[in-house]
Amino acid sequence: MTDLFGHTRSVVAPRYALITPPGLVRAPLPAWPDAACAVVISPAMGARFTQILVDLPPAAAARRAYPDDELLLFVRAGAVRVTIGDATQVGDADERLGPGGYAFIPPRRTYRIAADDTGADLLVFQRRYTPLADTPAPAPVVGHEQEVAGAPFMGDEAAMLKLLLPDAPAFDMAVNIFTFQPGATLPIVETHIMEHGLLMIQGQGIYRLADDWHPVQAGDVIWMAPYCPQWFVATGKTPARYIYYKDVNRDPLE
Ligand code: UGY
Ligand code: MN
Repeated sequence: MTDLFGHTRSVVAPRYALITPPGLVRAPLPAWPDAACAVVISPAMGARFTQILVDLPPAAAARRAYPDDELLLFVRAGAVRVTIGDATQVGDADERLGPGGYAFIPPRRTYRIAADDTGADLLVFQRRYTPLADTPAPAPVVGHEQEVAGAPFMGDEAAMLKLLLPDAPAFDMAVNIFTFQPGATLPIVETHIMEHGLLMIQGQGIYRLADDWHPVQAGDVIWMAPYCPQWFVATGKTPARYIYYKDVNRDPLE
C-alpha cells in the first residue's frame, strides 16, 4: 500500500493484531527445518494457538515436532504431498494437494509434508488439542476448498461461509472460508468468547477491531482475542475472501 520508510499498517494491540506482509520476518522451526516460516500469531501475543505462514522450498519436508498438537494446513500456492500415518488407521492419507487443498492432522498421528519441485506456500493453524471426555480424538481430514459447499451466513447470499472441518464435538477447532460480495458485511458487530486467526486471501475491505477500523487486503493477517468486537465490510469491485480459525466445542473453563 505504501513504501514510505518508517511506516507500517501493522498494529499489535492488547485485544487484536493486524500483521501486514512487508514486515514479515522468517526463520526455520523445529517441525519445518528447511522452510522460511513467519509465525504471525502465537501465545507470545496472547493467543491460545499459533498461525504460521510457511514458505517450503522445492523437495523440503516437514515432520511432527510436538505429539499433542493438531494442525490444519492450507495450500496457498505450489503443491505438497501429505502423508498421514501408514494406512493402518481411519483417515490415514497420501495425497498431493495444490492451491486450495487442505489437511487436518490430529494429535499423535505421524505425518510427512513434502513440497513438490515447485515448492509451496502454506498457511498453518496449530494448537494443543483439548480432549473431550468419552469422545475419541478426530480422524484426519483431507480435502479441497473448491469441493466444499458454501451456505449463506445468517441468511445473506452475499456472505457465503464454507466449513472446512466437520462440525462435530471431537473437533476443538473450526477453519472456515468467507466470501463477501462487494458491499457485503458481517451482519452484526460480533463480540464472542471464541478467538480468531485470519488470513485475507482475496480482495479488500475494512475490518473493525475493538474501537479501530483498518483497511485490509489480500495477504494481511488478523488476530482477534476473545471478546474483541469485530465487523467487516468488503470494499472494491471484486469479492473479498478470508480463511479463519476459531476455537469451538469446549467448555470455557477448559
Ligand atoms: O465465525 C465467526 O465468528 C465469524 N463470523 N467471525 C468473523 O468473520 N470475524
Ligand atoms: Mn467471529
